[in-house]
Parts: sequence; structure tokens; C-alpha cells
Amino acid sequence: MNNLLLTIADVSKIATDDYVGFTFFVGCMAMMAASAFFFLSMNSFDRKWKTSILVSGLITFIAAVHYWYMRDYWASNMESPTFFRYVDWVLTVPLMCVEFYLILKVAGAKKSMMWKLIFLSVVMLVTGYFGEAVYTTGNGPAIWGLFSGLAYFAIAYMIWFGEAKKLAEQAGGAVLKAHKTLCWFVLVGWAIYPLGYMAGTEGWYSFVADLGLNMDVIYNIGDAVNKIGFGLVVYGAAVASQATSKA
Ligand SMILES: *C/C=C(C)/C=C/C=C(C)/C=C/C1=C(C)CCCC1(C)C
Repeated sequence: MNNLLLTIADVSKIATDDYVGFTFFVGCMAMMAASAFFFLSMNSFDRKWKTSILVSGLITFIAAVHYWYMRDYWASNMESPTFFRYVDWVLTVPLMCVEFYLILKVAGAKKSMMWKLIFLSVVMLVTGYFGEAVYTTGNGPAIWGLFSGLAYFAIAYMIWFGEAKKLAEQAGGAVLKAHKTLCWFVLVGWAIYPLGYMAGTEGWYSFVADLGLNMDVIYNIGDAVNKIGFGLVVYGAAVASQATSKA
């Protein structure tokens, strides 16, 4: 009990003008609230959709736990929590790839497509980590960022024009609509991250940092938009498809 009280009392101070700390705090709460929403609504869907909603909840829940640590890390060190950030991403981004597979399963999506997407997402994140945390001098960040960007484009290509696109068209209806929206999330929502990377690392693109943008604020906005947004798109598809199948 004493330990518990100590832990509660041991909250780091957050300055009133610490807007980075603020976005970590709000991000944490938003991820928790979204998780509660997805987990609690899960059982009102039939089996076909239940797993998708569960994965939506797992994505925001894993993020909530990492945000809990990142918020603390930022408050005590005033430093980017790069390690926690990438551990979070390397768990949640592959789960977003699983989400693509799950909604396309009705049209006969194969596991091989899911594994390709997962592989590309891990390449994108590991190379990004190298540029942001390991090879941080000279051309390091620019070169590793380029590799990461190539993997990102491969993912976007696969879902916009490749295998995944064909399956979505076969499925039609709510699935096709959800797939299209998720494709936009990947193209526009995910593009927020390279912007944050350019704001936080050194390279030919340092003009981005000169705009006064903060890497963590950009990443935090990206996470809220993409993780909660993705989940809500899947939720909407589940509602729509259940409404038509009952009518
Ligand atoms: C929930 C977390 C998500 C959706 C994270 C997505 C992260 C990316 C799309 C990161 C992409 C990057 C590049 C395309 C180049 C520079 C390095 C990264 C890792 C920031």
C-alpha cells in the first residue's frame, strides 16, 4: 500500500507550456478510451467481424500502454522516447496489416498477402529506427529514411493497386468501401510519419525542422489519427455490413 501511494505521488511535473508533454498525455487518454470502446462493442458483432474489432482494440490498447511509458519518459527526461515509440510501432503496424487481411478474408485473401504486408512494415520500421537512433550522423538518416520510404511505397502499392485491391473489388459492398478508406489512411495518414522523421533528424531536408515542427507532436498526431481512425473505419464497416445482412 505504501508503495502504491509512493507511485501515485511520484508523478513528474509537466510544465504548463510543455505542449509535447500535453500531446503525450492526451494521446494516452485517447488510446485508452478508444480501447474501451472497441472491446466493449466487440460482442455486438457476429463472428466474421468480431476478430477485426478485437484487433482494432488491441492496436489502441498496445498504444495506450506505450503512451503511458512515453508520457512518463518525456516528462522525466524531456527527450524523445524513441525506443518505446518503435516498440509500439513494430507491434501495432503489423496488426494493421492483419486488419487488411481480416476484412478481405471474405473475398478469399491468402495468408501470404498478410505476411508480405507484415514483412514490408517491419522493414519500413527497422530501417526507420536505424536512421533515427543508430546511424544518426552524416547521410545516415537520409539513406535509412529512403529505404524505409521504399518499403512504405511497396505497402501503399500493394493495397492500392495490387493483390489486396483485386480482393476488395471481389468482395464489394461494405468491405470495398472500408478497404478504400483504409487505403487513404495509409497514403495520407501514414505520410505524417516521414514528416515527423524529417523534423527530428538531420539531413538535406532540415528545412522541415526549421518550420518549428516537433517530431513527437507530429508522431503523436499521426498515431491518434491512424490507430483510432483505422479502428473506427473497421467498426463502421462491421455496422454497415451487419445492417445490410439483417435487412
Ligand atoms: C500506429 C503507428 C503507425 C501507423 C506508424 C506508422 C509509421 C510509419 C508509416 C513510418 C514511416 C517512416 C518512413 C516512411 C520514412 C522515415 C522513417 C519512418 C519510420 C518514420
